[in-house]
Amino acid sequence: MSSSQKTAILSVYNKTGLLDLANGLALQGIRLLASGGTAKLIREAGIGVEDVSSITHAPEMLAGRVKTLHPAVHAGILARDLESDEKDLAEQNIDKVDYVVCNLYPFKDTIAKVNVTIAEAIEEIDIGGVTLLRAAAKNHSRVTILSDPADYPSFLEELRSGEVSEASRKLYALKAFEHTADYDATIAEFFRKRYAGDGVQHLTLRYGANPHQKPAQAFVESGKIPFKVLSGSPGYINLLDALNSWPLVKELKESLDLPAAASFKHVSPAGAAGLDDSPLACAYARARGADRMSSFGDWIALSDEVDAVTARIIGREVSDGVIAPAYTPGATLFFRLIPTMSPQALKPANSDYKLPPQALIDLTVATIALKYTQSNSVCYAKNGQIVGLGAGQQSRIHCTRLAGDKADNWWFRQHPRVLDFKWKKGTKRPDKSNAIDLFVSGLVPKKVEGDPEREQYESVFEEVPTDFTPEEREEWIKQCTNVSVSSDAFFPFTDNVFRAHRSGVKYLAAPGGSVMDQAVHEAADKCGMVFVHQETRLFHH
Ligand code: 93A
Repeated sequence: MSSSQKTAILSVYNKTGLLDLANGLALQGIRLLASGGTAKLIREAGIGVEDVSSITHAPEMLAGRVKTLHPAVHAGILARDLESDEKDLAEQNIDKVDYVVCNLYPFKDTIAKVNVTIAEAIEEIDIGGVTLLRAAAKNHSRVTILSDPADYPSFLEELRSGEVSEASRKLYALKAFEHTADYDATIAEFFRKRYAGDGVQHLTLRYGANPHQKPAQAFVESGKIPFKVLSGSPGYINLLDALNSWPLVKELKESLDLPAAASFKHVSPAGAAGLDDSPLACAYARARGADRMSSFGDWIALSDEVDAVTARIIGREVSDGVIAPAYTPGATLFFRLIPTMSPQALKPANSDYKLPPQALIDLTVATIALKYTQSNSVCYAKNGQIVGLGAGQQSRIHCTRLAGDKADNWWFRQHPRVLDFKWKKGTKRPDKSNAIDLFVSGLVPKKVEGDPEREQYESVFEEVPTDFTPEEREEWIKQCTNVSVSSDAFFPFTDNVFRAHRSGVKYLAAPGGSVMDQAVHEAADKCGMVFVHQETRLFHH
């Protein structure tokens, strides 16, 4: 071989495009070396190729487990254009390798087969190929690594026009690193499932975000998953709700030293509460009662051991699952998780102004809730509980309005006329909630003979209530005072302040940073509100 001749090593499981590539390399005068099956195919096509053993002087052995693993191969690939490296190569009579073409044994396809054995999977763990890929990718400043047959044509085009550019070598190297990373992740996943045991480091989920998304799993790369499933089988959204709601109640309890509860839907709280002088059951009832419509089918988080009373309250509602530190024997729930995670605590409100204790509690509840709510988020709180939470809105004012409307809805549900509704016997709780929601939102269907929506609305009442008059509404909303609001980021315009004011807000907490900060503070002043600067932006996704 002439010293200026370049060398390529080819070792591919997927032989797509191999012959065109080998031909193109040979036409450029490049020496071809290949492992067993790859060499055979190239040779049969009439293209000149040598076996890798011609440089290793060792046969392929252990039924193919050792093919290319040899210093003659890897020193040739890893050598830099340094005098010391050249000297090392010369002493061992090793030539540099300039191009490596490699793709790996089909581990993924093998383990996808039904009833695959561990022994079968193990035989498909590629060692030499991964080493070729990694060595060549590591030395990409000199060596070109091709790991994807789709790259062969553009590589050959570049080769024919002169040399493979540095930019291409970098991209090929990146692809090789991605290839081995994906390969290793698949192997680890396979053995995690087989060796770590379900529910320890790995958990099979009922399904992904939707029932057709199966199989689905959750895992940690080391240690144990931070909760224990006691019964039932959570889906992916249950899992996300558990992982968000648990730190919320834990933090709420740590911050306020009160029992805390949260009711989650779609990875945001619908309600949360930390209640003074009250058992856990009341905290859950309040959390659930913040937004009964949203809480239908909720995920529940409780800061303390679930007792029989709390379990009974939960049992009356439609819920998906519970996460709590413990359950008394009487608390028989259909689906329980015990968490063992420890989130960091947050100091939410920070102000020189001495806030009344209840306002401090409410701002803390609202701000901690935001920390675990999909952004943008704005939360209204009163009497230690969320009363309106707007989540996942792209615009701040839409969020402030949404949360404000929910807070109004919560307040109107406590109007004496609503509390006094005469329900038809046997009306279910969700049907009552739906009817109340229409009533307090001012969305009662018009009285039209034969209208099915109106008929359904009327069917739940013993006595159909007359709608609120505008005067009744005005009178009642005026009585809602001392509400607190927290925002996960700054208010960009004064409209947010004015909207909050309409729902009886007295205390506002938000981070600063807007060019409108001054105007927002002035607007709050004019409305007689206390504005608390909250130092940390709390975007969450
Ligand atoms: O079993 S291996 O890990 N041992 C090796 O030394 C080795 N070198 C390359 N498998 C090895 N390979 C792999 O063989 C390559 O990654 C490629 O997928 C395959 C090509 O084998 P053949 O050329 O015999 O078809």
